[in-house]
Amino acid sequence: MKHALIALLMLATPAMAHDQMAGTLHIIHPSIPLPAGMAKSAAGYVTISNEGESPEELVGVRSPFAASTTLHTTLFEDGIAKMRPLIGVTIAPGEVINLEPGGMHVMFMGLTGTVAEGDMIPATLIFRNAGEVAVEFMVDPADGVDHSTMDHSGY
Ligand SMILES: [Cu+2]
Repeated sequence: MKHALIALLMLATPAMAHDQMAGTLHIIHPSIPLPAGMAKSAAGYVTISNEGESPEELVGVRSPFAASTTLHTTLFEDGIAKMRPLIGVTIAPGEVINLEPGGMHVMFMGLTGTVAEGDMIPATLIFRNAGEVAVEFMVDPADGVDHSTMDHSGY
């Protein structure tokens, strides 16, 4: 009975956000806009709040969803968005960082399979202090941006 109710609630709110705590880190809605069918890469987004007393740093991401998974930032040169790798993302105590469209993002390159809206993609966020945290990236509706066509040259 309880399960039927949960299923019903999920149908009613298809774009439901999810979140989790990992120690003093609040990890909010890891998500991937649905990649185009032929896309070889995809971008992932997440919001992380450091509710602890010491600085933290996101230093990497791992996922079976892609051959390589890295942290990127977006730079604008002459109005053109260009992706560049990031070594890490520092999160000061009390700070919230947003990996979001047009900014920092998780870059999944060499997708290992196709996904559908609503799928939950397993991944590991790697923090300097908190270590490895298992998360799931929710496949959200497509955002109309084919991330694989953006300029990822230069490395
Ligand atoms: Cu990128």
